[in-house]
Parts: sequence; structure tokens; C-alpha cells
Amino acid sequence: MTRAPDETGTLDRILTLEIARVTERAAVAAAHLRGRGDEKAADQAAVDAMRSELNTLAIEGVIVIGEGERDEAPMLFIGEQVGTGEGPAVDVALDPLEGRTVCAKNLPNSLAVIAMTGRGSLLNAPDVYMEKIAVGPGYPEGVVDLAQPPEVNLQALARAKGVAVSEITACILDRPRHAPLIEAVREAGAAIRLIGDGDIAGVIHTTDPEQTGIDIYMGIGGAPEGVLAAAALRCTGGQIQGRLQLNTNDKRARAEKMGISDPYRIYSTHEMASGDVIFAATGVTDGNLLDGVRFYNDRIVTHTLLMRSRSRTVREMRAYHHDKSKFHL
Ligand code: VTB
Ligand code: MG
Ligand code: MG
Repeated sequence: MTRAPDETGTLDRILTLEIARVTERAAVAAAHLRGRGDEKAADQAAVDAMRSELNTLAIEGVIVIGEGERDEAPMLFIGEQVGTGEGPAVDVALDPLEGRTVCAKNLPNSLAVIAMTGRGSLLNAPDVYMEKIAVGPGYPEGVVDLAQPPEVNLQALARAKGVAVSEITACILDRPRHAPLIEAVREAGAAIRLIGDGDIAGVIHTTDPEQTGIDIYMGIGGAPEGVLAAAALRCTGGQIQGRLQLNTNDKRARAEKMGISDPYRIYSTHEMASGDVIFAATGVTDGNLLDGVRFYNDRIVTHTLLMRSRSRTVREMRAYHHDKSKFHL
């Protein structure tokens, strides 16, 4: 039987905790293959594990943000139905292994990630690039603006934080396409943390600068990762803006099919993830916010962030899995 989330758009509270199993299982599968230099194998293991766990959940889920459009992705593709079909009708955004190259190298901050909302509450973004800017909670709405140049945003953020621009750190993906951005940020006087992969973690890191040392995330990464990061910020507070990089006719056509008519539109946090949002991320490799999976002879230990936007509850869950066989490793 299908149930809509209730009239206030509130998801079943129990799901907030249930989704931990989904990211735990994907994280354990990926971690079992981390540091092997084989990003494909780790990713595939995470996808398979996440899919089988997701299909045990009592939801009538549709994947809105997944591993790509159907013809590119055999599993967890956009439009795929997941769950038992008994339960609330939800939209699902997921990335079973976010930061697969850092996982393959066993470098920090690869994650297994999922978010859910009521039907129709997530931006249906094609699997293209998205330009993003994000800051954590505590700043006035619109303190940074994707339409402004980097130096203007860094100055505005520094002013709002009450520090000099030289005391701001920006997180940016280490990519040749970011050479002009990197130059502009350095010219403005801010510090940069260059990351190899994993911009969902990069965005979430802005929500806790004391722990992570990161004040702002800037640059072009995946659009699916942008929507997932927006879902996370709905729970933690903070702001993200995103603009799809629809720079070919094919990409514009794909976007249009998904209901996107203005290719240059800048999306706000709420425009990417509205209503009641639940979010979970389990660490695969060690990171600034989450520890990676640990394997022992008699247990596997996972570390998960579980959050819900309606109550703004942020939980950390450390799980000791004594029945290792349940992971089918
Ligand atoms: C980012 C990063 C991801 O894709 O979104 C990135 O967070 C952007 O694409 O982990 P390129 O790698 O092509 O620059 C990932 O690296 C992979 O999903
Ligand atoms: Mg992925
Ligand atoms: Mg990814």
C-alpha cells in the first residue's frame, strides 16, 4: 500500500534511523576494497550493497539522483523504483561511493551517502557538472552569491565572519578546469584546501569550520553531488547555490527532458532539496568528520552521520557489527 508523506510533508521518523543500514552496508563493501587502486571495483561493490539494502526498506522509493541515466547505469539509475513498495512514497538521492578515487588511494573523506524526501522535493538534475558555492550555518542568507566573482564572495564571507580574507579557507576540487578560480582565490588572499575528489564532504565540511578548517566550498563538481550536498545543508543549516553546466545541446536536451527550461538558472538550497529531508553518510575512509570503516576479527565498526531537516537533529552513530556475515563480503 502506498502512503503519501503526511500533509505537512513529514517523512516517517523511523526512516531517519533506518537509512543508516543502507549507507553502512555500502560503506563496508567499499571499504573492503579501499586502497587497492581499483576504483571501479570499490564503486561496484558499494552500488550492489546499497541496492540490496535499500530494497529491504519499507518505502515506495524512486531514484531521482543516482548513478546516472538509465542507459549509462545498470543499477540505481534515475527513475528506478526501490524499496519494498510498502510505505511512504519518497524520492531518493544517493551516491554509494562518493569519492571513489580517494577510496582507491585510501585518502580522506570518501563516503557512502543517501538522502530522502517526500515525492517531488528534490531537483531532478541530469548527471552533468554543476558550479557550486557553499558556506556553513550562521551567516545571513545570500552572504555569498554564485553570480558574484570569487573575490567579492570571499570578502563578503570574511566580513560576515569578522576575519580578514587571509583567515578564510576555501575547499576546491583539484582539477585543471579550476585554474582560473584557484588563481582568483589566491589573488584575493584566501587559503585553499585542494581535494582530489569528494565534494559532498567538501560542502559538509563548511558546516563545522572548527573541526575541518574549511569556511567555503567553491567550484565545479557533479550535479548529483550538488543535490546531495543541498540535502545535507538543509539538515545542518548553511547555504549552497548551484548552476548546472549545460554547455552542449545534448546536455540541454537531457535537462529539458527532466523539466529544466532555464539552463543558466542558479538553484538555492531549498530549490535543490525542499520539504522534510533525511540524510545519512557513512565514512568509508577516515575523514575530518567521519571515521572510516574498521575491520576486526570479531566485528566491523562503522561511523555514520544521520540528520533530519524538520527537527535539525544531527546524530552520529557508531555501530559495532558483530555478525560480519551479514555484509556478504
Ligand atoms: C565531484 C566529486 C566526485 O566527481 O563531484 C567530481 O565530488 C566532479 O567530476 O567525487 P570530475 O571528477 O570529472 O571532476 C567525483 O570526483 C566523482 O563522483
Ligand atoms: Mg558514485
Ligand atoms: Mg560521486
